[in-house]
Amino acid sequence: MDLTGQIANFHFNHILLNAAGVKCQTTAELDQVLASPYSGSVVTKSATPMTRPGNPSPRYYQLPEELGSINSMGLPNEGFAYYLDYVLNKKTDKPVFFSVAGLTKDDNLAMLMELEQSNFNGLVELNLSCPNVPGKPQTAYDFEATRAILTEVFSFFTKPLGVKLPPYFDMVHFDMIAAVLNDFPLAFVNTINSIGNGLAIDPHTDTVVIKPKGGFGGLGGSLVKATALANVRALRERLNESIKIIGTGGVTSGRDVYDLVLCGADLVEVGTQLMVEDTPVFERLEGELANELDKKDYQSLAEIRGKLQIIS
Ligand code: YRO
Repeated sequence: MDLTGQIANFHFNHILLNAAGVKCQTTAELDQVLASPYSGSVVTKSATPMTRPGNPSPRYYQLPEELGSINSMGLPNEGFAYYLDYVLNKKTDKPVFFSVAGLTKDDNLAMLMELEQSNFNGLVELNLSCPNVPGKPQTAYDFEATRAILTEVFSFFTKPLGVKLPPYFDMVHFDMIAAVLNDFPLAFVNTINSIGNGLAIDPHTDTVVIKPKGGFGGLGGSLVKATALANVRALRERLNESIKIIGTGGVTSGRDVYDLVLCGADLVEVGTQLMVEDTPVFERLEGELANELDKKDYQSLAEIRGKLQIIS
């Protein structure tokens, strides 16, 4: 059974890895994901130039009935230099992803310039859910701002780069973001980040469940699966073939991984369910994925990738 994946010139022996933000803030967590025999890679917590404590707790909450999660972490991370040191000195054959999320365009450009000039030889993921200009939406919801930063980035950046995208909910928005992304030599897009600014209430106390932002936070887990599938599918139908897709969102079973691959995912990330089960989740999901393929007499993910059937 071939459950491997490929992005640019990077080969992944397993299709699964952590979603950025989960199990990837400290070297111990990164080591644990990399040491898992069933992870294909690891992505680092999105870095800012300096270390950040993030928002006050509670800032992550597991929703009841396995619906998913809500978070407003506020980008806690150990700072760019910490992750650069980690990826330059790690002892692994797995290709790794370095995520950056500057809170300004200049911070992003500065971090990407350092990565360009370093000996880093993995993939870089630019998190476009960072704020852009106060009073404007996050960068990825501002198509001209997205074009502007990618234009500046690709004026100097030559290593394999992808972008992490928030979910889109309008067919014209799929057309608009794809038209921007297709103008750049991106190695991949990763879709979706959490569904922004949901709200959950504890019925016993009539209180929100997380402290930052009056309880508003990004949604992940089962409740975002249909949105994740739609975003992978819509982007696969619109993006240049050379732009690979990492499918993220709503994975709790091997069938969920299978569905993301049917929609066109090359690799699949696990966020909320990795929080729930920790790194043993990779072995369970890969086993279930293999069973799902075997049931239908497939021997490889390549046979189903992008092969979603529609009703004529
Ligand atoms: O709160 C976070 O650190 C966070 N949570 C998410 O679900 N997705 C993200 O991309 C981030 C970091 C970026 C930002 C939302 C704080 C701008």
